Amino acid sequence: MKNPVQENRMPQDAAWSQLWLCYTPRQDADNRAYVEQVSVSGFAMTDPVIRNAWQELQRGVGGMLDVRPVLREDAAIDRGLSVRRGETPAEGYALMEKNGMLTLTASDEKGVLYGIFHILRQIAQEKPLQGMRELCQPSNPLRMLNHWDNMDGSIERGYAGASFFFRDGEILIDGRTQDYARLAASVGINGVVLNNVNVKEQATWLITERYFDRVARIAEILAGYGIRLFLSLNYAAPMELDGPDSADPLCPEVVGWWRDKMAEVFRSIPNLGGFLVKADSEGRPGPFTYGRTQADGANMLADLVKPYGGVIIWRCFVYNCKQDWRDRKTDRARAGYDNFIGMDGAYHDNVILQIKNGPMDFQIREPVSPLLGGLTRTNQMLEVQIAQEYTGQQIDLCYLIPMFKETLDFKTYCGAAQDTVADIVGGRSFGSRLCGMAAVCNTGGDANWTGHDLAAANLYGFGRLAYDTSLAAEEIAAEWARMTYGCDRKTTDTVTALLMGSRGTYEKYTSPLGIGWMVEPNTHYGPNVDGYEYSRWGTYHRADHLGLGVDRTDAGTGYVRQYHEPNASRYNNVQECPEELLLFFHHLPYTYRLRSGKTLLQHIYDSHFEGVEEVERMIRAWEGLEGRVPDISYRNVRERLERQLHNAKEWRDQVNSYFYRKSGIGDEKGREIF
Ligand code: GCW
Repeated sequence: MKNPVQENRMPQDAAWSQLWLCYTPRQDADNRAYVEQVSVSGFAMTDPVIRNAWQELQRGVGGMLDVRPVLREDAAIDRGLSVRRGETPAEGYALMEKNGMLTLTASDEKGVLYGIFHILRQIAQEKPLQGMRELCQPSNPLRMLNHWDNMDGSIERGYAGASFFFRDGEILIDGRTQDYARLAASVGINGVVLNNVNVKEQATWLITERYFDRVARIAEILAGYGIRLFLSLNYAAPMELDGPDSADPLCPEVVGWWRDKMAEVFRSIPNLGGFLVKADSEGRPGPFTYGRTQADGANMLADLVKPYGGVIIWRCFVYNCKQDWRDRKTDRARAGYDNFIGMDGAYHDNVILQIKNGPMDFQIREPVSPLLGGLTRTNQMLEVQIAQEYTGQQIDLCYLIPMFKETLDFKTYCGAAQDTVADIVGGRSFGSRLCGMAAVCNTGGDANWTGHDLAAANLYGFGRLAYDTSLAAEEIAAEWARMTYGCDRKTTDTVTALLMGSRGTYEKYTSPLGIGWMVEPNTHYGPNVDGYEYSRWGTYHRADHLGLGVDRTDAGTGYVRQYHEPNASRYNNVQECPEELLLFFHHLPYTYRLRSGKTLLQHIYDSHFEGVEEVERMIRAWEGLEGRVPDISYRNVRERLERQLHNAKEWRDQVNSYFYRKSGIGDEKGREIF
């Protein structure tokens, strides 16, 4: 059924690649008068950030309201938009409307850019500019995207086509580079790591003459949108380039080589923010190779980039990936904490430790990493993954912002007040300025950037949340829906509901109660219950004919003690442990009764059946939007949902059959199990 009124206001194919910046016509909501005349004072129009902000405003209001704004530099106007310099927190802005004047005040250029994007958001949502009184400031000093793009054009864990940064060993720069910067800046991203943390082959050469010009050009484009460029570094670069045959951080020749290298790099790429380093992890070289500490490695580099204002972001994803599955004492969940807590306070002040949200690896449900709240004297950054590696690979819908909210809201009890993860990474708990959030990015060369149209909500949502951690996941979802699809009520409500339910649904048909991992090895899509059970990766569910789960209590691996009280006791005690994490912390019999009164096994059966039913309902809900959303998007999502349904059934049937065969206990409701 077509809705002709809506149709001409919907983004068409060409505009679709602009995602939430599609700027299709909107209802006026009395907003036109505020953007017809614009005065700017205290900022130079020649500044690249200001120039880009102005161009974005023109583009946005041109598309949405058919207005061509007139710029009056340093002139007084009595109606319209007045942009002026004033006191606001860094990268923050104030928007105040009075008597037909909208005043945007900021203390720096980025504040102006973000303020303009705020105005455009308001217009896109058909909300009035009249009466605005907002003071916005970033919750996190650093808000970064990490790309796992390789220089051959592939993307590690990429689900939306080839890289748009690299192809065949070359750096790409085209219109998409700028669109990327616009999209990122529009949600407040201020740092980008261009290349994969697994730095191999040509990528090692990014810090050489071969690539300086192009990297510097990208850095400049990004800088025009208030974004600092970072690179991932190969810790063994001296050995692979022209340096000494060692990467020992305490070896004078190695240090000397890096000193010269950093001088050369920062001279050639003036805007460079610093480096992200994955060391001693999954086969990557690092300081452990030389009997040195992680701090030795990070500090050596940090000291050398310091003169240039650079920072070293050092990942904590360090664990033994050659475990023997027979060994029940070694617990991969413990590794991050065990490897890093001992040196808390020893990291220099321009080192940031980057910590994945959970102690394992981006599963659909994990407890919060105990390093967050464990470290109290070290700069920290939270790493999340919007690339849906374990969460449906942008085939299955999985809106991750509710999960990130849970992480941010988690009380670590690291202090009496300001003890949540949001407080820690926002710098409030321990007074840090170098901290924030990073997301492993979900973009690629596909026209729609994220493969699944609705997966763009994760990109949008991550940025919005990183800028303002007080926003609700639902608010962000609705905002994204209106920006992307226009303000049709039914569309907004349906899309928001689909997004909000999606994580729970995915969890239901995949792995139960926090156990994770029952996934196809390597590709990480689709079920394979024992796929990782007898391998070296330390990711076991320990199911036998009586029960399943990993005992991480005092009687087991002792992992629970990495948390402050009362979290440690809560997780340790099976009665108090949050049920969604039950099997992460406890090994339990299939007959164990949950609070619902159901047995553990019955819960597994029920949730897997429910998960599939929910996907069927999602399909019907989406079908209700035919003719209301652009056809191109309708078809994209419809096709993905079909594949999701297939995947969900596969998970349901394999997981249920597996546990039926292990336990010999049938489904109380007598449904079909194979
Ligand atoms: O989960 C694992 C991924 C690897 C990734 C690694 C990491 C970049 O499967 O592909 O490597 O995490 O975070 O370093």
